Amino acid sequence: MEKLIITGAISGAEVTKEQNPNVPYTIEEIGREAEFAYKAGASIIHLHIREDDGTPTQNKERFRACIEEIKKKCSDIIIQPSTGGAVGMANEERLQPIYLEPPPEIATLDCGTMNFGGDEIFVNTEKTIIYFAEEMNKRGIKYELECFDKGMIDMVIRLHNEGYIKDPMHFNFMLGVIGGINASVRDLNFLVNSIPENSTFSVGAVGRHEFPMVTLSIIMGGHARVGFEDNIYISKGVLAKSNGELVEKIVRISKELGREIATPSEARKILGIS
Ligand code: KMH
Ligand code: ZN
Repeated sequence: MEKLIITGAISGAEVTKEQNPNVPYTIEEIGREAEFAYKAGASIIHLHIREDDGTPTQNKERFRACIEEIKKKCSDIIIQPSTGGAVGMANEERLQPIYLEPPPEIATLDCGTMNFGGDEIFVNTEKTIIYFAEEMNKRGIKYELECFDKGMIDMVIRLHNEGYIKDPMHFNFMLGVIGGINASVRDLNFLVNSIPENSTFSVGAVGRHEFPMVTLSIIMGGHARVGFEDNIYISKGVLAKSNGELVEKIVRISKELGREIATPSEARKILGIS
């Protein structure tokens, strides 16, 4: 089996310091949490950024400052900005990090509209997905295809057939978000069996589902995403001290299962990022 790519989803847009005081908001805190995740074994940082007070933002200059801070500490890490941002943001705001120079190597591409965690709607119409994909194609940015439900995979396959979404495709299945697909063995199996054979996938899952579902992904030949964006606990009722602690746990599990961890340069090869 190929080596395991671990993504540290270190910050998110929704999780707060009230829930776990170690959630990073400031540029320095983002850099520190990225470094903890990197030293523990993450080769990708999935990056959302905040104002100092925790408000989610997609501000390009703030992204630039955060990326510089991360690169100072982890020079070879792959930084994957979010183009999902926070629910309610306008498309142009969400796209800001892809207009950076140099462009990011990879960014997320959310593949469908859904209810998001209760009363909110995360809007990604077909036209939006095509627009985001084309903007990324123009800049040579690889996308991580964020699928929160099976219908989003079907959307990807259709847009791939129409030439908007390019090979090689890399999916991330986000499980257990209220409004999306459940975090269950049956449903993960369904998703994995629904993607084209030559594609790669990673798995993230919210809250208590994170470690069981990511472990299943390791066994199934997929990759791993952990971090405060999805889960703030290291074990039942115990807050994680850092994203590094979450990454360390998945590294331990993976090694016990006989699967080695990819470095950033190995992750680039697996994902087809030159
Ligand atoms: N914050 C969520 C509404 C992404 O990063 O592309 C969307 C999200 C997906 O986190
Ligand atoms: Zn995200």
